[in-house]
Amino acid sequence: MAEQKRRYEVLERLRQAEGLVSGGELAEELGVSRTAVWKQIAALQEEGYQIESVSNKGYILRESAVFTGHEISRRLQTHTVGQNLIFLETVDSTNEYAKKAAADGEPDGTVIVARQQTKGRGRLSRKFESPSDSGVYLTILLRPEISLSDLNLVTLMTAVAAADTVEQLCGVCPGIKWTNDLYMKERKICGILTECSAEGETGRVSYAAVGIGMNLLQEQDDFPEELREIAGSVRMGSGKAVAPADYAAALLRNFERYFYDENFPDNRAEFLEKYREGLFFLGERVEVRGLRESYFAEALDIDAEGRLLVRREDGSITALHSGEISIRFGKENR
Ligand code: BT5
Repeated sequence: MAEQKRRYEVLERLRQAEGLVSGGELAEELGVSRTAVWKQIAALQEEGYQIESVSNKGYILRESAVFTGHEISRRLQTHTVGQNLIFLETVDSTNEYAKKAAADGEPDGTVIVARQQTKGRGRLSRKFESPSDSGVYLTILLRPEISLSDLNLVTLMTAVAAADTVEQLCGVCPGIKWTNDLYMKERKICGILTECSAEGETGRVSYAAVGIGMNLLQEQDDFPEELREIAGSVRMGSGKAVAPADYAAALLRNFERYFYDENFPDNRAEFLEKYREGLFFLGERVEVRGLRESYFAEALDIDAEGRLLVRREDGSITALHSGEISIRFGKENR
């Protein structure tokens, strides 16, 4: 920990200098040897920071869009979410890690971020492709005072926070596909997976793990064959290369605003309105594919519980819960 702290002190000193700083100067300021400084510089280079060493003169930081826990933390403007931040170079799934972290007693608002996931998961154990340095894969651990029935609203609220963040950083707002996907130019750029542990009798949630996977920097050819026609990224959708650290920090801020600053879920009117505005298929014919039956229906609206209201072909109206359906749109599987 002390080593890490010193490493980032070296980094911040170089950042402030906006030019060359000699090894001797750094050593003196931090009260360590030149060799110790050199070691920290090497460690920072290893993390991806472009630090040049100019012989007999010192070190200079070439600003680069590095993705580390430190870069998220220094951008973070939150009170709770992400104040306990665990950054992993590689992990099977940040949601899996979060569940273990919950069992180990990590606090409310803990965030687990990974540079890459080897077994990133979607719903129903589907795979979520999570290559390194292309996107943001993170899980927010919550210990909320809410019941199981409100958990669906957490997913919807998260979709709004994730979409707001894209809009703030690149000026284009993604569309939303109920319940948990964001789209740009008819390609999926983001998926959300909310998992929880709850008491069977009371329905009280003991913790929730809200996982968000956002594609930022991929080009079409970067996706594996099977996703090439259906997946996209913020870069493909807006032409902007958003740095993962910028996205992660802004997302956590937006999430906090909805979840902590505004009395969730009593503030549902605000985010449900935005959610509704983002939905790109209201009024359209969709295919509802449930566990027991599949049918066509017209998508009408979202109700106050976040359920999708559809009009079936016999005219009856059904309120769909999340998780029990998937939807296909016309010939395109958006
Ligand atoms: C989701 O499931 O989209 C939820 C994804 C949640 C991922 C986050 S990342 C951090 C946290 N840790 C995890 O392990 N998971 C969460 P679903 O709606 O079931 O969609 C899965 C489908 O999306 C797959 O079957 C593919 O068709 C498609 N897909 C897979 N990887 C994708 C990607 N990177 N971008 C766009 N689409 C993808």
